[in-house]
Amino acid sequence: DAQTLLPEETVVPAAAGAMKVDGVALTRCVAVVPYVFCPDAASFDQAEEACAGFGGQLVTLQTQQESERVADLAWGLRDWPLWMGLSDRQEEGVWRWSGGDPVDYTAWKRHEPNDYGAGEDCGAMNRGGPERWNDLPCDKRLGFVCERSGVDLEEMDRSSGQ
Ligand code: 2F8
Ligand code: CA
Repeated sequence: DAQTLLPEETVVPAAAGAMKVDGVALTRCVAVVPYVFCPDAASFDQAEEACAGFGGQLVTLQTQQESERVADLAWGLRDWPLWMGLSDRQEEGVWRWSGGDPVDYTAWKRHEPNDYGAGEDCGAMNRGGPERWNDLPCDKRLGFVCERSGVDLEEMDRSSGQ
């Protein structure tokens, strides 16, 4: 079970059960401070909306150390790609983090990003293994990883009456 896969600081945000994004299940989201891992299907925009509800945004992975840590945790929960906060929707070929941080570190899988088919403008981690990034169509429904900023999870649960 998840307890054996995750480190001690893992908490399950009961508040996720009270949050709503149309058509997106959030009840299985788990937080490993400061991240929230949500294994159920959402488009990139729905994922951003859910992350905003958690007081954050889709995760920014700025160093190899952070990227590996998040990828390993994510892969332990679900061995499948998950949205992160990277896209080139604004300008094809120019990848930007949702939070505006500079894109210094990247871990694209070989031959990615390739804007395959009708176009792929949103970034997902963990394609075919931890810490390999791929670009995918933004309306594809994937699990996702949020990064929370300055919100106390226990306080969030208390204030939502859980
Ligand atoms: O071959 C890599 C290629 O594989 C798929 O397209 C056939 C991926 N698309 C989906 O999974 C929707 C591409 O993103 C990937 O580049
Ligand atoms: Ca691709």
